[in-house]
Amino acid sequence: MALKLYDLCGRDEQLRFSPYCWRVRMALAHKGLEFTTVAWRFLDKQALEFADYDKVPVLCDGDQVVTSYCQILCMAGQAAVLSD
Ligand SMILES: N[C@@H](CCC(=O)N[C@@H](CS)C(=O)NCC(=O)O)C(=O)O
Repeated sequence: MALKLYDLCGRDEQLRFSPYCWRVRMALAHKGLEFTTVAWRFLDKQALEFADYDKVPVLCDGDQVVTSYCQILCMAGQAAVLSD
């Protein structure tokens, strides 16, 4: 199942400016893991209620939800090793 990343955006959805999200995007790309992004704005806390967290990045892998960029980077590393 494709990974889904909640990613901070500005008024313009194409403007993604969170350094934490960028780290995750670069790590996923580096590991060759496919993902889609969901543009998220600061005030859209409701959209993250499922994650019980109020910040991004949030990564969804099916039912699994990973918050905090460090944990996501660890997960990306493990996933890449498992798929090798
Ligand atoms: N410790 C968090 C930091 C994440 C974070 O601070 N994200 C900012 C965007 S760069 C955020 O979502 N802020 C929302 C807010 O403070 O309301 C992590 O490791 O991922």
